[in-house]
Amino acid sequence: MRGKRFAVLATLIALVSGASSADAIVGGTPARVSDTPWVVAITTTDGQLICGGALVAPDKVMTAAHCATLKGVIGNNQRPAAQLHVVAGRTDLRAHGDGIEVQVADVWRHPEYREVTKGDDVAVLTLARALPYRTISLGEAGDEGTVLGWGRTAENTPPSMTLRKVTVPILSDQECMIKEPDYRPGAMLCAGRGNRDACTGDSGGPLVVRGRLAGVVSYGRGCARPDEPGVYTRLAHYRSVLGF
Ligand code: 4AZ
Repeated sequence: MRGKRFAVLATLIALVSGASSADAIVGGTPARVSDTPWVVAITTTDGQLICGGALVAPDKVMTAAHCATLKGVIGNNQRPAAQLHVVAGRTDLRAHGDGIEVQVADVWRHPEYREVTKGDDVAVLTLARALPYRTISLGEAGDEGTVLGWGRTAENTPPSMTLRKVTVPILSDQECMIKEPDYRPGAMLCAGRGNRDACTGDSGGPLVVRGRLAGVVSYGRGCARPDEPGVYTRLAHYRSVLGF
């Protein structure tokens, strides 16, 4: 009885404080860029992690539109390409000698993008030069996928700094609509359960299904909260506009 009471209390405290009851990408394991060479980090010019991304061509990175958006700016809020770097081939972002860091030459942001919950959260960065890493092609969603990134391992931790990955179940559009009021069936997908999710800093990063890029991390309420799946941009919906 006492144990049960404590469990209820602990859950309440976790909910009120906004903390995830799960441990730590959340609930994942370490990953190496040598296994997934197309995973990249998007950073400021002084090396701060902004987002993740995926090489879809030697000089093109698929990511989220909000990663290329300046916060709190009215009017043209597109982040200038000159403020963005892409880091490839570096599992540990602190290992500055590893991999290649390249400037971004151009940003294409979906023209309809306004805010994450409205969707169209997709962008393509053109790099200043082609990278010698394997690329990933676009694909469809399935029953489960793997999300990779350098983001937080729980809601209130700093970013991981080393690449991590987690397998997440992909829910049906019907389930996502029930759980996420802003969900746009067909143009978004939602995934994750219990202690497995993407988190802050994983945005823009890849959701991989059967070896293909099916989604990019877009938003969510907190990370790995019970009944709060992460929301992703469903790339198959944007095939024609993306041209990949
Ligand atoms: C974020 O803030 C963020 N749990 C990304 C993904 C999720 C939550 C937050 C999904 O970038």
